Amino acid sequence: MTKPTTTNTGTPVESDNESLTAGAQGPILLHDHYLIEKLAQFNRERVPERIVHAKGAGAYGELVVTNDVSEYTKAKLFQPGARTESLVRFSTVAGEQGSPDTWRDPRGFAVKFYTEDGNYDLVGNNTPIFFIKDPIKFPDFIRSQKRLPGNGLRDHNMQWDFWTLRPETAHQVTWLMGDRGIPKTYRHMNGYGSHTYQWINAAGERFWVKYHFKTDQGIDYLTQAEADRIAGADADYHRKDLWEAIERGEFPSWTVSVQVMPVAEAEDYRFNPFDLTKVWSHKDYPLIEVGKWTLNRNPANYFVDIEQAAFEPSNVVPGIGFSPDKMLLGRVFAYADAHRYRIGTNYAQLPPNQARAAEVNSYSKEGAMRYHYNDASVPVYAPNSFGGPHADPERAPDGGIWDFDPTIVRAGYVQHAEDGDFTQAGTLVREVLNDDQRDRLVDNIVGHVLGGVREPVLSRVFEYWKNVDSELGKRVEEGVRAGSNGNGSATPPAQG
Ligand code: HDE
Repeated sequence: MTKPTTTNTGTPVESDNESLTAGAQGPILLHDHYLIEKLAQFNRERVPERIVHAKGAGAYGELVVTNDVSEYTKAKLFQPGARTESLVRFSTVAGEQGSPDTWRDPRGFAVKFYTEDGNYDLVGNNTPIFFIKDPIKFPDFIRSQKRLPGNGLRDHNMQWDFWTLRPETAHQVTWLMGDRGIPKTYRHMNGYGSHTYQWINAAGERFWVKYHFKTDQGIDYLTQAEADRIAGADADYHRKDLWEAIERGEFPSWTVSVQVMPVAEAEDYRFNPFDLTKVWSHKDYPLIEVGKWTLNRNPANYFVDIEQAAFEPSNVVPGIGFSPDKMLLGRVFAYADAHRYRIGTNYAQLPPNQARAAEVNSYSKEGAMRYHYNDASVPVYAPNSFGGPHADPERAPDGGIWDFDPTIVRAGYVQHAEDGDFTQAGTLVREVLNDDQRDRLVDNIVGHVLGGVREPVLSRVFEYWKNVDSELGKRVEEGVRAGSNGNGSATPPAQG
């Protein structure tokens, strides 16, 4: 006996094929409430897409700690042998929900750990750095990468106008225009926490750390031409690859490591260690392995598990904390704010966002769609005389502390000995990339610039790349001049 179709409240319905009318050719009747329910529900099936990172793919997995890093952190999920359930969402940044997975873009690498001290969210990207270093620039930056207000079209001239007017973008743009800008699949890319975070050990000693998720599948990329072809054939290429690999039992994994900097070394390090546009040299601070992170379960429902997943850098647990990285601190506000708007005030009660291994003793109550609630015997205020939960500094995260000069200013980061907008981009080009990778970098830049960049932006583009590396800049200018009809605009590549 098949199950009867019912209304949303369980009443079996008469038909899914014919609306109720007065006579076969008469008017539809208002009391056909099932018809109305279907049409009204359909209109309300979407939550607003993420304003950035709208297109993505996700899966569940597990972190297993295989090394002992307890000298640096007391965080329970990072103790030797600890196993913690995890959720990830990979994503592109600028494209809308239906955009091709293979557009050139950084990739989101958002990881949620369901720890016994509450959820810990490490919301990173597939690059260890970012375009900007102050959150006040973020809305401007993102708008320059999306669509013009007049014709609603994406515009390479606008992208390069912003990038060349904010030279701190050079390091990330070099990564973006290189092979890392289009990973072969989500399984063949690294993940990074990007920011400098804080670890605190059981003795209360503090360390600055950077997270690295090194893919065990090996780094691999798509060329611009391959990506353009795939974008036209299958917009969901990366989402499908991840889903099918897990269905086949081919569970992708990453080796999780950290770089650790004693707090006392930060002030004199050759780069400002809190500047998100900079990396810490692995020679200075080598990777220390923590464990293995494996994805082994597909979501049961993409909308519930992935579209409504809410990752927030503010979710930290004891033994982990923030740092003076202004971008991190801006994000600590912005994500929960985005979730309250996009998903709803009680988003933390939804399945992918619920604390799994920790008991929630929050005084939050009511609000739209709330359905978990405290027992009636629990007071709704603190302090109280009736056994309600109370704050316990001993068990709370203590990672919001660091020494600083409290004078109120609006200022850039303190410049360290080797800080500079183009320094690390130049090192990447000259010392990290090989000849083939450099050739592809030049081709990708030239192709993107030929996609509509014109004066006065064009001259700044040549200067931008000459500041990164004189030889590279020369090759870019020659390539653009050769490929353009004089003012830089010629047939653009198909990519977004
Ligand atoms: Fe995001 N970012 N971001 N971002 N970001 C969002 O949160 C924001 C930044 C990243 O798969 C939004 O739910 C600000 C850096 C990922 O659900 C929003 C700033 C890094 C995801 C937001 C940044 C990221 C987001 C959009 C500058 C890498 C997708 C909707 C201070 C370290 C997470 C939402 C997922 C999503 C704000 C910059 C990564 C608007 C204000 C740097 C992976 O809240």
